Amino acid sequence: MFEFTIVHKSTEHRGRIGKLKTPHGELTTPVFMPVGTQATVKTMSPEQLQALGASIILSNTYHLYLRPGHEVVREAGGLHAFMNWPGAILTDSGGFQVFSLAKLNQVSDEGVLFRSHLDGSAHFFTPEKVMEIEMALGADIAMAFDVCLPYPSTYEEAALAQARTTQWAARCRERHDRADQALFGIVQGVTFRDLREKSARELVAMDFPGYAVGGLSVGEPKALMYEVLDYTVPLLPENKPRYLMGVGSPDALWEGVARGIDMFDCVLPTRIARNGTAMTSRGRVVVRNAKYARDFSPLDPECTCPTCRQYTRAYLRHLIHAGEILGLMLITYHNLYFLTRMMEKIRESIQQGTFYEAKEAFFTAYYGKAD
Ligand code: PRF
Ligand code: ZN
Repeated sequence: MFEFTIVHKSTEHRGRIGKLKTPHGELTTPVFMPVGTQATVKTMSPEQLQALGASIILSNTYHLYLRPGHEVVREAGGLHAFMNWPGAILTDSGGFQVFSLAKLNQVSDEGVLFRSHLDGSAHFFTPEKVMEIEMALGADIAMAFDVCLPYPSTYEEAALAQARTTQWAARCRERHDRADQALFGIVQGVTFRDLREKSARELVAMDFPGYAVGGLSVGEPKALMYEVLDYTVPLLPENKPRYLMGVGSPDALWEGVARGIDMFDCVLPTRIARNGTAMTSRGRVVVRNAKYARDFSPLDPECTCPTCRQYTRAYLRHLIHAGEILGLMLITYHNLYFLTRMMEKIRESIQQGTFYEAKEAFFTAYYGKAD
């Protein structure tokens, strides 16, 4: 039911093009996954997501457990049926949200006691409980329950979190028994090389069908994130998908791919869209700014999405200022279309052996400098 095949390997760097077969379609990697926290990618219908070329989306165990409850989703026939999304889905385990969103969380070897950010009610997540929830949600890919620390953390904190993440991964693997769902392990260890190596070694020994690198993009300098990827990714099996969690700025996507990452997710394109910011071929355009009031040109002249073909910056600016929902929808569509096309360009350039030229051209146009 799951099969990962490497179609092409770069001769320039660690990047590769792959095919990941899932029960809900085949994905071409490297892939960007739009975030659908509440069983919806904010402002987008599933039809629109399909039209812009999304093949897989991410949703969240933590949120769906709290509301509407995983039993409701199970009764609906699983997350695909509940939200009417025919493509692939990955559910994050809550290993990030219980630490970032929930209040007063208390961690022990057994699990995490936390209070809901919605109503303050108390809940206890164990690896076993999280597996029950993720199996009820029924995504194509489930993530193991991990401990994600902030940056910076001390070596002692990081070592404890890494050890727990390994023990919890083993408990997740033991409890997980859905053949139509792949369970991925998550490497932790903050920015300590020996802990990252230990984490990778222990998880690889458990033979997961895919691996994530977690605990990055949590406040550390970007150069440090790339350094961790430089020594961590080569420790993961060549023939399995590798997922960099919560990373999705355009520069980090190029840098991550070159270091051997196959999957990414991030709220960035959808979140900035809702405050009136677009990612364009010439960099960010803050369309809510006054200078666009009489700009009757498209959001991105080089883009062929419906927003850019049919609407002007002046109109989008007006919609955002008037608080109209259509403005959020149109910019979100464009941003997801933009990143999806960018991933296509990345794959094409790997195939053609022109990755570094393509990367430099992109960085120059987007950031106004080579890197
Ligand atoms: N663990 C999990 N989800 C995540 C992360 C993590 O470390 C991150 C870190 N960037 C984002 N989402 N389970
Ligand atoms: Zn567009």
